Amino acid sequence: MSVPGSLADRLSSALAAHGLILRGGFNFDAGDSAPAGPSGRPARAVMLAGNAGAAYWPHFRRWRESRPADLANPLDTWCREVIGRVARDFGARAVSPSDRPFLPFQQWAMRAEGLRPSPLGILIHPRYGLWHAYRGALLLDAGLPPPHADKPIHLCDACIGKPCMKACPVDAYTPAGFAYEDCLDHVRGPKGGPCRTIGCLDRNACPYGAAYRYAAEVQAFHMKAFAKL
Ligand code: B12
Ligand code: SF4
Ligand code: SF4
Repeated sequence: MSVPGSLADRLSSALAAHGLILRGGFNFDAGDSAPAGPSGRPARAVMLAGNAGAAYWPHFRRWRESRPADLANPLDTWCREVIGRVARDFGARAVSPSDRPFLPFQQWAMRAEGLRPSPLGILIHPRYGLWHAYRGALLLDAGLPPPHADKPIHLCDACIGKPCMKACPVDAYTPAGFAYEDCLDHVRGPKGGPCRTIGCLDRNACPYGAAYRYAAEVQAFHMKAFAKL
């Protein structure tokens, strides 16, 4: 749910300086196993930071140029750095989607923004389509004000043809799930050129959020990281 009030506004401005956005937040319930907040006690609330489209890309690129060419996981490192700094300024504790054991970022996003998964597993947003992601979360010791009640539409419900299920040359996505190994074999193989250069063909087949579609350069970067090319 969208978070009302000035904390959200100030946090949004701090994130915008890096091409990132606030993705909503929520208060943990008594039954949740909340991660530790900045005090070390279970956090009372979480706010998610992420991207819609690839607005972060020029910021990340500039930072990347000043770092060693062989830096491992550069995007993760950049996100930890900038979101970590924002979190410190706001008295919060930052966590990353890559932290082990994995934190339930998609479950948090469903609670924070009311989104639901597309057939590809990626949550679909009414405006951004499949072109968004989560780059970090801020854990807070204090609870958030009551959220605005807004329930976004789920675009996939009314999408009859489901083109996202028809473009993959090896049908890696099916109602049974994502055949990760089949996808990897194809992406790394002789016929995987299109996936390597313009990104996942299934994801690109979704007609929604076209204005937020990542540029080919960005998609190629993510695919390289995913397939360890
Ligand atoms: C492990 C992982 C994967 C594994 C999935 C293995 C598996 N079957 O679980 C693999 C490597 C296959 C994968 C691939 C991708 N992933 Co991934 N992945 C994760 C990661 C790091 C952990 C998932 C997890 O176990 N969480 C712990 C559980 C307890 O949390 P959860 O919220 O309940 O987890 C949900 C997901 O696991 C989801 N799920 C299960 N299988 C799959 C498969 C895919 C493809 C996706 C997207 C989700 C998904 O179902 C769970 C129920 O809600 C998350 C980040 C995170 N911390 O959650 C990103 C995350 C789910 N991935 C994401 C994305 C975008 C992708 C890719 C589509 C693109 C990419 N980054 O390369 C690719 C698909 C490749 C392609 N064809 O292009 C995004 C989704 C964003 C969104 N809008 O919803 C996340 C949230 C990362 C982020 N920074 O935003 N991923
Ligand atoms: S193509 Fe249709 S079903 Fe697939 S993700 Fe887009 S809206 Fe959802
Ligand atoms: S990246 Fe290519 S092989 Fe993998 S699921 Fe997408 S279209 Fe299929």
